[in-house]
Amino acid sequence: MRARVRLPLVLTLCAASFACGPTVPSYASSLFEGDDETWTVTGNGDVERPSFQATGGNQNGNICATDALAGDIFYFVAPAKYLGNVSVVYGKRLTFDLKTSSQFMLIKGRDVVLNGGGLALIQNFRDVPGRDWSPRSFTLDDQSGWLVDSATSTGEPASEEQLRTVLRNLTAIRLRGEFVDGPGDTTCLDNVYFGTP
Ligand SMILES: [Ca+2]
Ligand SMILES: [Ca+2]
Repeated sequence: MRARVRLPLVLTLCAASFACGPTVPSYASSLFEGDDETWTVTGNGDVERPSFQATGGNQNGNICATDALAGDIFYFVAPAKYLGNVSVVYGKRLTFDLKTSSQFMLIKGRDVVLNGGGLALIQNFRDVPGRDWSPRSFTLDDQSGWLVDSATSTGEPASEEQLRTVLRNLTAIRLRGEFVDGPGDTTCLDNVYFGTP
């Protein structure tokens, strides 16, 4: 009898989360289907953890943060499983979905930041994320618009060797969460895939 009870429960969970469907291959991923998966927030005053939301994601769970103070620009920061020697992701993609609460008083910033090997590589979005889920995709190679960020030069294209240097000892992945001047704007993140074809 127990098996007959359990089977419909499993089917229900699969239907709710799509966890039993085909999975996207990647080096690391975060779908936020149960918690915040130890992502953190930086540049937002005392708020150092995102808010896990069980619904409203680009399927189910997602993480959000609301700008707590004027001044700094806040970022979502990937957990340790994305870091270290991730050379295998060269030539593959970083993809994720963002949505943000407002399209007014927009501010520019570094939208994706990879740190490693003494370098910071950045990407700038062509468009601010919308109020609906907006997919983002960046190929991790020297043909895809990565720029070397530094105190003395901003915007030099990153070479293959610079990409590979960062990916050999990746110490941080930061995704910009703040696009609106002044406090109170909210941005949410879902479906992060790192090293996906
Ligand atoms: Ca999700
Ligand atoms: Ca803001």
